[in-house]
Amino acid sequence: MKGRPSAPDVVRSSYAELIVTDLAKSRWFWVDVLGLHVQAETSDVLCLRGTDELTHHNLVLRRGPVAALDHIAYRVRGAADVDRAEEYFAALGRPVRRVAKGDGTPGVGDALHTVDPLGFPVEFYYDIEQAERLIQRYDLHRGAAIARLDHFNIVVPDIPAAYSHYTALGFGCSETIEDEHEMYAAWMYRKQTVHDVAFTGGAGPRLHHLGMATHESHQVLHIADILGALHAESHIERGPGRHGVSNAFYVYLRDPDGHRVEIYTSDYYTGDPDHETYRWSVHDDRRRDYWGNAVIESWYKEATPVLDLDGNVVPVSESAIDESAVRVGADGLGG
Ligand code: 4SX
Ligand code: FE2
Ligand code: CA
Repeated sequence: MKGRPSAPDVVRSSYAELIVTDLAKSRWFWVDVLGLHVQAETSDVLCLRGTDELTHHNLVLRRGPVAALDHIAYRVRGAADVDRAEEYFAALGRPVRRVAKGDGTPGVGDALHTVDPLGFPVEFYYDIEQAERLIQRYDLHRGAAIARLDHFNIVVPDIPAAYSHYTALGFGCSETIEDEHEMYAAWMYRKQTVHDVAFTGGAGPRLHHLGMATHESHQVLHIADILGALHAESHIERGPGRHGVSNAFYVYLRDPDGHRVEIYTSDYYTGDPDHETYRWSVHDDRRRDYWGNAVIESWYKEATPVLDLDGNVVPVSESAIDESAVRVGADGLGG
């Protein structure tokens, strides 16, 4: 008897490709202000990376008619894992498309594209062009001094379904937000950090944000100061602050199309084999901001639509649970 195909060995969340409506405005935000390094550029596409990224890009911006997520991408351990990804998602009854080097995203070799069971466009690849080491090019570090992509945060109506899908793909769970009845959010990892992907409950599938790592908490304050000085403060949505979940220092920004990016630093190591899930009560007002600062409503409600393999916007399903309606302490009336 032939069993279920084994899951591909995922190394990490590695890049996202966003559709943007005005590439010049996007370039201002991501390159001039945030300071990402331009690795490749055409009139339609910008391939960008942080200073510690040794592969071609960790963010691709492509010009298109509607602001959307084209795909998130996971790097896998070896070339055979791209085949495994194809077999795995085909066996789940999901659409699969093999994309050859040169036909897909610049710099990326043989890749598998699918729409996963949660409705997200996801790429699995091993082969990618290597890039010049910028880790110690301090003369080039600017803006938010982004080092690398850290994580994807996705909006899903059914958190347990997302948890099951990623558990089957071999991800561990570092933290959750729960009460006696529901799971409101979960953080899951392959690399040895708090997460590669996290789930926010809401109408989905939609992309909530990209988490970009910087090395020092002062960089989080510095990018907020830069945006203030440029009178671009409307691009700051939430924070700076300290997360309860993950312990990271953070600020959330919105790009010119409304795509959300988090500048994120100083979470912790999760690589031990017996690493246990840390469970937050949804009634603990420190969970999303350790100092109890209120989470702005737009952060819970607004997100980026996602595209299918043919470039059409995927319709969303509403969620039965709404964490923003749970009100304690600074989030609302109680506590
Ligand atoms: O808002 S939370 O403290 O739950 C949080 C949100 C923790 C880590 C993250 O990366 C995040 O986006
Ligand atoms: Fe995040
Ligand atoms: Ca604001």
